[in-house]
Amino acid sequence: MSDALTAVKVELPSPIPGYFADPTIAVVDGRYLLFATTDGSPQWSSTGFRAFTSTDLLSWEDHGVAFDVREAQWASGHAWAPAYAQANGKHYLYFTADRGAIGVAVADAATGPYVDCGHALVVDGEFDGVTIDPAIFADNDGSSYLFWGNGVAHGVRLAPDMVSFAPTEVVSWVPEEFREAVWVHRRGDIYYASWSVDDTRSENYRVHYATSSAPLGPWENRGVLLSKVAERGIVGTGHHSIAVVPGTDHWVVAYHRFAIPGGNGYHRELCFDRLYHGPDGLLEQVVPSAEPLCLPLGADELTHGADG
Ligand code: FUB
Repeated sequence: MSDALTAVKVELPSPIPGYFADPTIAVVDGRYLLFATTDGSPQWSSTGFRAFTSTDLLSWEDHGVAFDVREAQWASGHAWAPAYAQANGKHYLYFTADRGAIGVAVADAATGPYVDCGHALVVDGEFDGVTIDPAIFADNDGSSYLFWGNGVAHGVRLAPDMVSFAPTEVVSWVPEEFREAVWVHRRGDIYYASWSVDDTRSENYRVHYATSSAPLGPWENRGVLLSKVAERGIVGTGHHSIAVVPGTDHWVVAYHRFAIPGGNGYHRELCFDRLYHGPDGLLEQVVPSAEPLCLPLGADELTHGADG
């Protein structure tokens, strides 16, 4: 870390203590549910994903390891970038393993334990780029889409079983300055794709976004959504996910940054901020909070509040 950053005063600790990255956030059964890469080891060599829940984004319960990729017969380690979906009365945890493969594990409870479905969904070489960073988008018509990729982004509608898709239906594209971690959400008739730019070990790691009228594009680039605030010591901001509080227009973005103090691309921590859609449908650039974000589920001011 640079001298300038070590001199910065810490103003906002992560609400989830410890080193974690690549958060995926959802609202399930009246709770925020979160999975992340476990950080703090060289070359991101951790193997397990912990499940966390919260009712307000401020205090979190750690449910322990929900899935260890070594339990999958085809995978041996490097558990990165989980993604969550709920369908068919089950819970699905998509994950990266072995630095270049995507799998999925299934559970009866959101916090696990998850059991691998028995095979990789995608392996390196099947599609261009590096096979990492899955994300799931559930559309209003009940269809679920899998997105992934590093270098090249890919998206495809999942089969109803949630563990397969038609390879011929995969749509591939290269978003503006794309590195990895594409995420898709929808508000009204507008679809938003957002993704990480640069290297997660760079202080300039950041998020750009685009809009479309369809879940698989084509996409119109809209520029930066989230980037560092170096003067406050907040750098390396990226690999995000986005959720809406059900029944409201209140949106939250979860992302990671270099841990404060002393973090780097292998020592990252989780943050939460509000995401605002402007009247023109474009996203306001995310400004990292100066106060811990508290967004209680079910609170009266959420269902009747004017902003969002
Ligand atoms: O956490 C390991 C890798 O770092 C992820 O797969 C990338 O998106 C980057 O955040």
